Amino acid sequence: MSRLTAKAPLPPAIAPGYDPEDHGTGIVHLGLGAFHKAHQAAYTDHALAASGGDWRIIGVSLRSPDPARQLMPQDGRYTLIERDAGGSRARVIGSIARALCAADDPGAALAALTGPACRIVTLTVTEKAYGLDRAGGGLDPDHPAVRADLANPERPVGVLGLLTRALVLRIDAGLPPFTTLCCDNLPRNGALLRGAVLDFARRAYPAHADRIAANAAFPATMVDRITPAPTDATRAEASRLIGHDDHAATETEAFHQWVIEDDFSLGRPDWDLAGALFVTDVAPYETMKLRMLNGSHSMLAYAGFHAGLPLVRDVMAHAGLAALVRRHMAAAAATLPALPGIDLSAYATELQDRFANPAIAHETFQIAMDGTQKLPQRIFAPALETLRAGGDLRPFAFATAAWMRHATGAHHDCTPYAVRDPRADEIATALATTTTADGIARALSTLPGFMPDALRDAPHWQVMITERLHIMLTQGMAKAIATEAAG
Ligand code: CS2
Repeated sequence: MSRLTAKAPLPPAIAPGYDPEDHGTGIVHLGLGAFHKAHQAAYTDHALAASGGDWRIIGVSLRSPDPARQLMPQDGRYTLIERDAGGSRARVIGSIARALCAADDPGAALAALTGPACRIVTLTVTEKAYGLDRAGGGLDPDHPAVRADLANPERPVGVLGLLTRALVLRIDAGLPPFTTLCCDNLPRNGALLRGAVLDFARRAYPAHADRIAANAAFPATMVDRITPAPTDATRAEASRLIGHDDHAATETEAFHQWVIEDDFSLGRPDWDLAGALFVTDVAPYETMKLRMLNGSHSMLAYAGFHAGLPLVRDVMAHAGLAALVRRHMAAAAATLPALPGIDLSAYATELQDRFANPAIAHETFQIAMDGTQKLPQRIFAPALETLRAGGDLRPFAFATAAWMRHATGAHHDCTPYAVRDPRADEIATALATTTTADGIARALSTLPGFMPDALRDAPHWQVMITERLHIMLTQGMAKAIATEAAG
């Protein structure tokens, strides 16, 4: 079978609905993973077909050479497979013009960011890659990439270093700043990234910082599409559906959502024609999604993984844990303000259907990754509000205990697994001298900057976590789920 390229013949229903080579680039994307290919690149593909424009994407992966190696021999083309109970639909996406790896070629990444064509920079680099000081609002000077880039700002390797260096070089070249759109699952993501870039600029480029502050836009956004890591089965199915070999195929669910603050200084693609919603305030949407979708995702990932349920859809077929997912969503919804036009209980039902999608194999172990980066906005923020309102903290305590159970790094039968988290070493040190629920709960609750003080110091919160963790450790997760669901 021949490989997918720009010249490969494709049935019209599968081929891009425009001639990609007729369009120049306008976007640089940092974090060229499956989520970007299923989300922003797919929206841009639709927008190009609907209304054109020079908005193709230069995709940059920060460290892994694989995305560029897969995409470049295919002229940037790849198959996006959408799966639901009704079957699989494939289309070939043409919006990525070029792919490169910043670690292999830092000059090329900076050249893309400082080119006059670049009007928007989108990012999906995961929460841990930025080096944010979430509490203080600036950067974390101890983050490895931030530390390296502050020491050597002219040769940046990290996100803040690259963005700031590019904005500075653009000012010096008389070019306007691009709009930076952070598409990671962080609360107030635009403001967080703006604060960190300005902090970096004040430290490394004091003469430029005020001009960046005055002219660069950092709109907030909420992104949503459940996208498991692609496998050999994804690539095999793509080849079958399009009739060509495709090393860059990606699979995703049919559902997709994008809510964007409409603040673009140099224009934007017509993403609304692809279904994006432009609003003045993204925060209520972002909070809803982080607490209801991502919060219950994290809870079910830890509980499911330790109950022997490898996939999210297995969790939804487990009566006890599915009941806890519903309970968690209701508890998260109770912390949200009313959002005109959104029925939170219908949203919860839709989320449960998406989680149960029989055609998507989304691993609980994948979602379990990076808990220290995810729990603050997904679990602790709604827990703190629930504490203040005198509400029921049990759902959040169960989720927190399940993460702590996971942080021990060993199954009930003592088989080890990797705790994939940027703070894994700190976690291992904190747990080195304790094996009891009480000791583990104390050690992990006091990781610096992790759990809000007011929550950690609430005595009944600690008791609730410790009781649940004790059952998980001594009787197993299945028993803990059954006890919780009965309770
Ligand atoms: C998940 C998200 O891995 C995770 O932490 O909760 O990636 C989730 O699938 C997406 O946010 C859905 O839009």
